Amino acid sequence: MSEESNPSKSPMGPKGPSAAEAREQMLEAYPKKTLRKRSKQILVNETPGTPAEIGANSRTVPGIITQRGCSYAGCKGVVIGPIYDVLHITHGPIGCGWYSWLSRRNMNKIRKEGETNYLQYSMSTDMQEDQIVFGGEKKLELAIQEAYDEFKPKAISVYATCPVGLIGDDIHSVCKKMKEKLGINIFGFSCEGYKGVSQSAGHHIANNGVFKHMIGLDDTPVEHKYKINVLGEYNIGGDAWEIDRIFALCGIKIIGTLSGGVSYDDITNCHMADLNVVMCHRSINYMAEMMETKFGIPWFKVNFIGVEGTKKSLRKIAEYFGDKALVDKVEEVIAKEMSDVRPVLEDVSTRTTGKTAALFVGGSRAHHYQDLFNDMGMEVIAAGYEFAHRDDYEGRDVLPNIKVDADTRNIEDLKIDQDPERYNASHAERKKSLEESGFTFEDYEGMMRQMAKDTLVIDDISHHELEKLIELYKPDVIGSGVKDKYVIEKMGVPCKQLHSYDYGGPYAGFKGAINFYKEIDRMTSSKVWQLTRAPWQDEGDAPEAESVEAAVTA
Ligand code: CFM
Repeated sequence: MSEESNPSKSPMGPKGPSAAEAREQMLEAYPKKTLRKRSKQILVNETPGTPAEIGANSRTVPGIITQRGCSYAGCKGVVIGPIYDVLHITHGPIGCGWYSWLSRRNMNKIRKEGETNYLQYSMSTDMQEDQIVFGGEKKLELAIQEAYDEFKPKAISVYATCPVGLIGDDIHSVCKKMKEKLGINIFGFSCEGYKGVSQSAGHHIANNGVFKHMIGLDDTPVEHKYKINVLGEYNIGGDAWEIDRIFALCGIKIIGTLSGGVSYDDITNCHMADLNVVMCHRSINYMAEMMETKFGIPWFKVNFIGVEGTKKSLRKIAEYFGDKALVDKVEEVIAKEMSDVRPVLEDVSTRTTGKTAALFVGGSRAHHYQDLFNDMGMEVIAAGYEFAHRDDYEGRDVLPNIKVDADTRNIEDLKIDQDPERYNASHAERKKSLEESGFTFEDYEGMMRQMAKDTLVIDDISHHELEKLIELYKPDVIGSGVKDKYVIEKMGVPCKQLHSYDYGGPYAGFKGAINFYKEIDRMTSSKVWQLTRAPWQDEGDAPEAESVEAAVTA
């Protein structure tokens, strides 16, 4: 995000071949058709200011080991699942419910008396052959009834898995019938795993459902001078709590964080906010746009990963409200927090400066985490998303030029109108006058603009390409996910899981940055990586006993 990035020199040089050469080596193993497809997804970032077009959000080549998940994962697992007092029922065979049960570290705790946390349960209709053959609607109806009798929740949401779509169960009719019968909010998501090309489709389906069934249900006014929502923050490892802490110090009220550590009531009331700030653009840009169209709430992109991003985001929010007292308060908070961050960063940087990293994560973190590595003086030599779209790579200005393919067309685009009573025209006026003075809304510059010239950008990376990258450059650390963590570590490179944070976190905000600096310093300074030997490596190459001892005691 900072202007100091994009140094003209290539960071690849001293540690390996040029990026173009590495790209060639990654591609040369592929047969013709795969080669053509992967060529569009592996780019050398030659012109960061005007990023080249990348072949993102397209189908994975069969046979390539991808890190991607499915539509159900994006809908239930990512966007809606974290709402802790909605009772979530997976309609399908037991595996989908089981494997989406607490495997993402979206933390939560009960915040008000009388609230319940259902996330400790995994609820599923556990479809059997009988339902696959004769239909599962009856079993779903019974499951909703049973869940209601047992827990009396405020709301129940139902998620369709692949077989549900294949046999044609109408989950929406069942939900409607049970909603009328039980008098609570019950709604379903047609997020069958096969929809779209990745979990990204599930995000869109989830946004549509939350908007239709939850947003705007509670018009109770919220009395506060500065009211915002944080969209696209899921409280992995407690990130949202660190963001909450900082906003509380600044005197800004968060009505709803969508959807990390959030309750049903927060979401039904969050249209009372004056502003939406968006952390993860990929998973929730739809919601930001729909809320603006219907209620007039402006939005802009923020980033609380890395201290520079955090400072910039806080200042932009203060500027939006335009109140001198808030601007001063934000500066005071930044100064105070930075006095804790600075000594850690100064110490850590003596060891991390000049080290290299590569990041392959999801749809936003491969970008956001570059800020933290930059803070530490480290160079990101290669990065890519699993399932992001062109705008996440190249910036939102390419939106009008993105071709809508058949896979995307299958996902409903809601048509939203302005709410005749609740549209807040004064927000829109404020937005207009701020824009006249150069303030930007609905902006996202994408990942490639921030990356240095001649670094590698790789969409939906395969294991072959990742192994090649390690062979050629041996980065000091790779940020990635559990599917490739142990492959990377067996090759002698430490891997930080940037989805679940392994067991660490938070990494957001100021305290999170301190955690991250220490963690990466520990990982990249450890001598243990020099000692890793895979069994297939030539015994003659094994390190001498003395050098092992020297490494351990160094
Ligand atoms: Fe957004 Fe996320 Fe991400 Fe994402 Fe995800 Fe995630 Fe992610 Mo894993 S919502 S796109 S679908 S920031 S679960 S909290 S870490 S892949 S980069």
